[in-house]
Amino acid sequence: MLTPHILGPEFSSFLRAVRLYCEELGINYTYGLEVNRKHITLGSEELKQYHPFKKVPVLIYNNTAIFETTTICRFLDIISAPNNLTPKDPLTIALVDEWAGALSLYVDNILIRQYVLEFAFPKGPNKSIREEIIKEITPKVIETLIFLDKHLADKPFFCGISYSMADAILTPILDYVIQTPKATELFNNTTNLIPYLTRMKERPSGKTVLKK
Ligand SMILES: N[C@@H](CCC(=O)N[C@@H](CS)C(=O)NCC(=O)O)C(=O)O
Repeated sequence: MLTPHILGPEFSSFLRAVRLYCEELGINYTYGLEVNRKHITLGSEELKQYHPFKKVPVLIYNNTAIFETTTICRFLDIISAPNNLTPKDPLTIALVDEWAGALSLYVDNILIRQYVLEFAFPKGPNKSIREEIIKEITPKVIETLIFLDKHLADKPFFCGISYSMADAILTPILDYVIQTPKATELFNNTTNLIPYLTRMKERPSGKTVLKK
């Protein structure tokens, strides 16, 4: 197999999702913002030649750019067949794909775009955190975490008994939320999410990609 390159910065939650997936599949890969010894700046016009909407990650495989995390993960599954993470029966594939899509669209939007990024890249005066924005979005964050917690219940993985791309997408998101200053308050009404995140971080993939 050729060595895929994951284009994107180390801190990107979606880049981490693709890295986790590669680790779980046992695929050797490289990652970073360099392609063919050229640095690609985030948000630049140059990125457009790899991703039409200037997002990361992009998987470069055999000189071809593949974009969107869920598509990248499925592609990695296809080139790893038969030892891959795609479930065997169609309904379980649909279950994983619908959740992978929903987590990367709706859950990412609330937890990362609207909440975590306000701490990571504050947009208030003198780059201060806009407390009113945090206050406004907090109930939605708590509601989302409770929802995820209920969905997880006593399942070992987000979609049941096996690791799937839903876990690869969700883990870096939760790992960022739990590092925010008011995490205790956020996770207060959950029982399954923190043990789940701990388990995911204890896996060899989690230890490599998420550290600590
Ligand atoms: N739908 C995309 C979302 C990717 C995404 O939002 N990536 C973020 C980094 S985690 C990004 O590119 N942000 C830069 C920007 O929006 O300009 C996917 O699933 O890969």
